[in-house]
Amino acid sequence: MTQHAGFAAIIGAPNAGKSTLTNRLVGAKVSIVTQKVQTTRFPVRGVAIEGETQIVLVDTPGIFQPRRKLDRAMVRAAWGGAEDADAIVHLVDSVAELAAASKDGKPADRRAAADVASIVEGLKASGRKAILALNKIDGMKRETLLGLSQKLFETGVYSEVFMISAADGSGVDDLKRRLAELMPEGPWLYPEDQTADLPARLLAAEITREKLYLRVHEELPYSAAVETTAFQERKDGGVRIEQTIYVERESQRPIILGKGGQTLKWIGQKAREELSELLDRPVHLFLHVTVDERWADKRQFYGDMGLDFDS
Ligand SMILES: Nc1nc2c(ncn2[C@@H]2O[C@H](COP(=O)(O)OP(=O)(O)OP(=O)(O)O)[C@@H](O)[C@H]2O)c(=O)[nH]1
Ligand SMILES: [Mg+2]
Repeated sequence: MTQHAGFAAIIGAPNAGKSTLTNRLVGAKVSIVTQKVQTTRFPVRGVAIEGETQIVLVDTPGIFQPRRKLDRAMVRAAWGGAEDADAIVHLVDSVAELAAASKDGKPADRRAAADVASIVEGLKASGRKAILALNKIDGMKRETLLGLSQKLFETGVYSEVFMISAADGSGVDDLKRRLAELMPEGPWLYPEDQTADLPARLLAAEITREKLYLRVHEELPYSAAVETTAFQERKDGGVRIEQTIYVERESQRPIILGKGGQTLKWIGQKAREELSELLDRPVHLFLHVTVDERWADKRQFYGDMGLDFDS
């Protein structure tokens, strides 16, 4: 049989479940997931296989109203990922979308709905049709979604609609088969055993950032970054990784350290466990916390993530 291969970009508002869906389609963890909005900061690729077809998924940062420089770079990278793709999936958080339309919608829901509306406008302007995927339907009856599905479909920017749960996997196999049909003929783009293409240093920094967010998401609004400063193979087969956690204010340091350093210890332990598993060898992880109120304005930081500093 002839091989097919191409790119499918997953776009959507922050927190829609894009990274969860990417991991689900790939069948392995390639992108970090937290309950916080704006977790993904740069396009992350994951490779899924369906029969003779390789689908390179591009998980993108959430598309939202940017305020800071980093925000602008993230949103630009998200649209960039979509432009180059053979298929675009617009993933929508159905729970937030339905709540926003009801009288007890929270500000976060209304913000999410406004982001969805602006993505529809963006798709209109691009002239490209996307696949609409209504996510988070677990615990929901499909009938509840018919109105929403119709309202969005009538905008004219979608070719078709899927109702899925990235969390429990329902509907995801159908979506995957459809994406495979849309991939052009051509040789595979990655070796068949490769699922991710993040450099190990960056992957290691992402894993630590995930644990950090999971632990201190209430106290730490968007203002932390993690950089891998050393990554050394050891003679005994293990790897020694040193990382710096950047925060913007002195008051954030004790939050990350926790009482007697317990919080930082937890973050380090969880990150080390996951990294050992992913890298398939013992990991020795050393974390440092640095206060730098301008970390988000450093050119090098953007380059490391493949983001455009001059956005
Ligand atoms: N109930 C439910 N929760 C989901 C589903 N998919 C994702 N979530 C949750 O939604 C939250 C956000 O998921 P992510 O995958 O990080 O979302 P994202 O779109 O990548 O977010 P950003 O990277 O911040 O733009 C997490 O708490 C997920 O566990 C789903 O199908 N059902
Ligand atoms: Mg994400």
